[in-house]
Amino acid sequence: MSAPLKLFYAKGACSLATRIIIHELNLPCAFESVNLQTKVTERGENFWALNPKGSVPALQINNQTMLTETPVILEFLVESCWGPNPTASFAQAPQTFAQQPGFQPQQAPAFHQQQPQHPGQPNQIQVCESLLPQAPSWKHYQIKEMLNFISCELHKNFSALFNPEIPNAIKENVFEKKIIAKLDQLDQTCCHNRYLLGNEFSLPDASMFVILSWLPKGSNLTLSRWPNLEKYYQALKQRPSIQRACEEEGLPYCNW
Ligand SMILES: N[C@@H](CCC(=O)N[C@@H](CS)C(=O)NCC(=O)O)C(=O)O
Repeated sequence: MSAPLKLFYAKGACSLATRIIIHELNLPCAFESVNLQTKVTERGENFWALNPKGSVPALQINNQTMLTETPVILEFLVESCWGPNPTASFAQAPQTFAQQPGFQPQQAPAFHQQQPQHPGQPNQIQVCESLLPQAPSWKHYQIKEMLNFISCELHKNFSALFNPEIPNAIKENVFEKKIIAKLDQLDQTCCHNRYLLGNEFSLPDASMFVILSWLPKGSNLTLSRWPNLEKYYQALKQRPSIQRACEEEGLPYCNW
């Protein structure tokens, strides 16, 4: 049976965060690259027809429906894994979610008994708890707050830097300044622990890894400008999910 999930991605793009979380959760998934200039996929399909937004990540579920927007995709992946059998819950999506507005992932007690595959490794429920604890919990909202911040305040300003239509002077005077202010703030307020929100890896760490990997060497945006973020990035590079995701995309993740 083919994998119930397929991630449309572009090398080194924000879709890398979704790939990292897929590996954190050990989910079976197919991957297909998209040429973001031509909007043609690796298999020669018209990406506009698959995803009218034309952007990655786009997660195809059960070969029938598409989910976009990184924070939502990441939340969907974790919440699907609270069930006793993630593959089965993907096979039912989106019907399951549509028909059960009050869907309560915690109503799946069998899952709580799952044991880790290797002694000493966290079991699936511990992995989910760390990536995105269930609501209502303060950590749940802090994680969503951070995902939104990364999407709206960091990612979109980086997108401007990659846009060839925007003159360099505007990039430097407007967008670089905004990015510097946001990263200054993060360097001061976060990252005093191992990860963004404490000592456990959670969803926004995957997105933040991608953002930091975009910082161009030898520019105003060099990573060494932010010592706490640099230390944090070095810790992220040690994670097997990140190493695997970068290797699969052929990325020099040890660049910094
Ligand atoms: N809000 C979306 C943004 C996605 C996005 O901007 N993706 C970029 C790659 S990092 C892209 O596909 N750009 C090409 C385009 O939008 O045409 C998300 O958070 O997933």
